[in-house]
Amino acid sequence: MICNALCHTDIYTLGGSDPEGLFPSILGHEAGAVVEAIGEGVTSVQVGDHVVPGYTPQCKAPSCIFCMSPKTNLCPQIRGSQGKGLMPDGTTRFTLKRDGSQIFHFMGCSTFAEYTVLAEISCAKIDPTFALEKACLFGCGVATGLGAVWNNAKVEPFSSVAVFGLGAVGFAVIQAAKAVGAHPIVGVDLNPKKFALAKQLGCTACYNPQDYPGKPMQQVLVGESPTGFGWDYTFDCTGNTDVMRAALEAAHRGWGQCCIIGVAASGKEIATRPFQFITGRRCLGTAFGGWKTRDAIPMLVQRAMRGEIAVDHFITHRFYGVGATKSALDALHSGDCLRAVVAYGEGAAA
Ligand code: NAD
Ligand code: AHE
Ligand code: ZN
Repeated sequence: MICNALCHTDIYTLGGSDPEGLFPSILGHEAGAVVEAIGEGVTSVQVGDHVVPGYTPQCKAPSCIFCMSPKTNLCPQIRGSQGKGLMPDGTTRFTLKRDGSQIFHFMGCSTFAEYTVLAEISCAKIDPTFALEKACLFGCGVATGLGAVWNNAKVEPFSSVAVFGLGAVGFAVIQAAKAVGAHPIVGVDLNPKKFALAKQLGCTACYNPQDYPGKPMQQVLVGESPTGFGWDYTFDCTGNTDVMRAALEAAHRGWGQCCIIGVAASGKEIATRPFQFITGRRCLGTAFGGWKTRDAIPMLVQRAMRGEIAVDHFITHRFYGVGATKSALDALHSGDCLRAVVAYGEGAAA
């Protein structure tokens, strides 16, 4: 591993909110790496290749109905063992030096480490001239926000968009919506420090729920929408189920689509009146922006290299060494951070 960016999902799992969370484990799933060694039978990556690990693999087997379908990226090939914190052969490759006890893998990645072991089908090989500190961003949050707009919701030009949660994922949604010509685009966050960058990236207005005590945000947003009937597309990028409800209910009467990106804590459920669906609102969700990992990440890297996708502004904090992971976690909690990138080795910046 050369670089690791922290995603909110790492914090969420560390905090015990993930029903699948297993401990002890090595967290981390947004990384840029160089292949150090390959196992028997591995053909699609070689020693020295630059790769971004994909927490959703892409096995590409003709027998995989998910990889063969253009409708999804959810290859289930190793999902079972991954959910148990194990490699596909049922083993863990991490042990505690002190007593030899086993440490679980996380999301098939475990990238808060100088070395990890990945399944071949989880490795997206990228252009080695692209800085790994930027490439790692395409391992989760940024790619997810872009794909939610382009692949899942398929936002059209001139449509109105409301984004709840202005972290790296929310900002990537705004960037992608702006790129397809959506207008207006509005942002919602409890932290007003996010509003200046949101406006630079394409938001026409930002709203802080704390400015509307006692008034549900869906009501505020429907009132502020261009037609007075809601927003063509809404996105939850918070993981809060009350916000998910607000996002669904702020979607346009008759055709509005709400895309759920945020990951909710164990035991949380979404509530709404079925009337919201009867009156034409639809709800969908995304895992990794619908991208088929090994095909898409190299393509996103190429687009970033051509200047078509700006990513530099996502890196707000930089640290060095695995020991700095705790400082990076603190940074992500601070409210000023989009992505804290921890570099472990030479070659982070190309
Ligand atoms: P982040 O912590 O950087 O950003 C979240 C933002 O939401 C913050 O700015 C925060 O102030 C805001 N927020 C929190 N509660 C809010 C509320 N009640 N109302 C309005 N704003 C609120 O997180 P991130 O890394 O951008 O990730 C966002 C979410 O997306 C997380 O839940 C993460 O787990 C999830 N995620 C999902 C996928 C996927 O594939 N579905 C991929 C990556 C991240
Ligand atoms: N394990 C949790 C859910 C966690 C979850 O939904 N993860 C997202 C990715 S978050 C990336 O930062 C996802 O894509 N899930 C699809 C999958 O296969 O895990 C739970 O609720 O059990
Ligand atoms: Zn993530």
